[in-house]
Amino acid sequence: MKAFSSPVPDVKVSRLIIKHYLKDLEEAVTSDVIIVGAGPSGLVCAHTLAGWGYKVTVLDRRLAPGGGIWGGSMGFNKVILQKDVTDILNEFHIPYVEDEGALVVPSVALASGLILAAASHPNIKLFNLITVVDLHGTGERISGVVVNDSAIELQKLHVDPMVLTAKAVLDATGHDAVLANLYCSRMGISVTKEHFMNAEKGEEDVVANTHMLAPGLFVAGMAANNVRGGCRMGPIFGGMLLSGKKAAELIREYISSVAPNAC
Ligand code: 48F
Repeated sequence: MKAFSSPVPDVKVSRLIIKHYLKDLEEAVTSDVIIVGAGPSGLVCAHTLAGWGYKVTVLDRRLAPGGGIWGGSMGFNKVILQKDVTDILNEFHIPYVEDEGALVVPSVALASGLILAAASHPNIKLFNLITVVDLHGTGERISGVVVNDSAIELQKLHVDPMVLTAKAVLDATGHDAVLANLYCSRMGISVTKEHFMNAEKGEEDVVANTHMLAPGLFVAGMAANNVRGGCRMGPIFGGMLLSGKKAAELIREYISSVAPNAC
């Protein structure tokens, strides 16, 4: 007896993948918000904005989204969060145990919980293996990003990129602060890179440094500490989650007051 009563032929597999992927990509040509980097700050920001009804595109250059969460500390796959972010962990159905006044979370559960919430939200299109190589817009307002296939970028092939537009763009690219650095170098703005590691201070810095760098361009997570200065952090993630929440609030405020019809 056969295991499958409705087998799927190979040609149908190919056709369905192409059809659905291209539909998503076409819809992502114009979004409310583009989030570059699917680490903790980017994923929390995306999920929060999507919950408020915004159409969000998340782009990550790697095969596996999740940024720097997966490996915990030195490969010990646990991360620490402050009790202040208990509500956010509950929002994403992420398990934790409380010990010595802090929350201990399996890093794989945190990464996969944030990814699943974003990847399955109807208002979010999440693309991995896409590298953002530039900003779209003018010095006065940023209105999108320039993207290419990550494999093409890695091979340094001479293939032109493509533009995706949005009312607002978030740089959540972590330590590299890719978009913020591009913007600042073009505009002649000096940046202050991250300082020595001091997680207790860095956790405060990353929330305080989450900001709008230019009309339409926002910076969150470790990218914020690599533009405005702030301490490096280790395997403690409450600041990243709160930074994502703060970025979502700043973007909502910007879109509703400055750019409701922009794009
Ligand atoms: O680094 P990452 O996790 O960013 P984050 O939200 O969180 C930082 C922490 O993980 C950790 C820490 C905790 O204390 O300090 O570092 O600030 O995730 C950044 C994501 O951006 C992607 C990258 O693959 C990663 O998943 N990314 C980086 N550059 C690009 C990009 C790019 N040019 N285009 C697309 N994605």
